[in-house]
Amino acid sequence: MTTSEQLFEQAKQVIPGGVNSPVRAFRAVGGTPLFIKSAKGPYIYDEDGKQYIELINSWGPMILGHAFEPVEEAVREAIQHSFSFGAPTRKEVEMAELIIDMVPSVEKVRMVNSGTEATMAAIRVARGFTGRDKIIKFEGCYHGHGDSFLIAAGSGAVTMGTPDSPGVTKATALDTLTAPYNNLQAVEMLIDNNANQIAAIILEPVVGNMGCVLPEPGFLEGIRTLCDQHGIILIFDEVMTGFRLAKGGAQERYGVTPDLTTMGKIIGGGMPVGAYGGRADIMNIVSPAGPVYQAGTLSGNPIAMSAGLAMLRHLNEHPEVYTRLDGIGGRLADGFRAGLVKAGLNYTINQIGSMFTLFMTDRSVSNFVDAKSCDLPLFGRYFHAMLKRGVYLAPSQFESLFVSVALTDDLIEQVIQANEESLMEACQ
Ligand code: HOZ
Repeated sequence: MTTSEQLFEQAKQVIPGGVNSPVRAFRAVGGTPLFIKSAKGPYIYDEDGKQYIELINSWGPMILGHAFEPVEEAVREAIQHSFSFGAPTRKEVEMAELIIDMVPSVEKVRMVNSGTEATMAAIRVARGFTGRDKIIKFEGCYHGHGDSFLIAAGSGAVTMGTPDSPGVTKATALDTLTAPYNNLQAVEMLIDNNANQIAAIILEPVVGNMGCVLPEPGFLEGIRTLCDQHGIILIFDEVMTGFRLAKGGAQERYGVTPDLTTMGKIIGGGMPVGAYGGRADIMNIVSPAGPVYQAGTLSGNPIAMSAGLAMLRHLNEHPEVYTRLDGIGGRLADGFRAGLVKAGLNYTINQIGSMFTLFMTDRSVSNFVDAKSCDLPLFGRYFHAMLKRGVYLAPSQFESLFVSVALTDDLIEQVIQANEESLMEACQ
């Protein structure tokens, strides 16, 4: 028995399913999750001392590689001054100013502790601002585990076969309308059938939670126009794409400006941080400036702010990181495509910058139905073949991979080689 297997047995006695976030349990791919002991740069190490090349990077935050020195130093400095005050700090102001500088659509911003908190609050603010109740989300998009979003949800929810979670009240579910991603007509119909009732449209401008799915040309622009025409708040959930696809996120890359943006992952440099922000007239209704209540003892926590600031400052001051990330993503995608050709498979790879997914389907994947056409048992075999070759992928077909800048040219070649061999092995 490996140490991970032992720990998993122990964990199952005391933690539901043995994990603190469902998709980590490896249910979608079979086998035992690796229990991780440490990580540095492009590598992660399990409790049995095995080394893996990282292609998840904590589901996004570790864009500069693990234990990036400036972030580590910032945390070391900060812990000397105590861990939490529950009172305003200089760093929160610096953080807000930096976010506003990097993401121009954000005029005011509120810090929270996770992406889930950010999306829950953003929806409340949109409802408070418009005086309307309903929201539109897209099938397969995942916005954390707030009640309003667990309808046709992606990520762990679809991986576990529960995209509509029990425990969400009928009333909440009725206020969440869903449309297929990349389908403007469906959105128009929902708006027409619910005239003056839609508070917000929320979407991942590039989806990471049904695997990586890109917006088709005109889709984001079309949603923006519909929101303008109907007085609907447009929320971009940039928890995955923010500070990753560009320093200003997907909105910078695609040139489409939302009213509100939700952020997480990279913004905390690996610490639990989320944020929501946007137009000042909307954000000014957040308590205590306005009546929409939202609060948090640990919000703007000084250690988390220090880590996040060090991470964002580095990204802001080193735009070449994004050129390098685009290069790495492009090389991996090309190499994986070549591997597919060698294996005689006509499967789909979606990639933008440092996000990508190999979908085990010969359909092009532009929405949830396409993503669900994948051969999931084949993905499971492929996942384990990659793991055996020392490459750590997301343990589900319905997740994007996240590349870090720590991946060297040699490691990229190693991963491409592992992909080729793993595809062959999985297909046997
Ligand atoms: N929902 C996260 C990815 N989309 C998974 C987070 C985790 O398990 O750590």
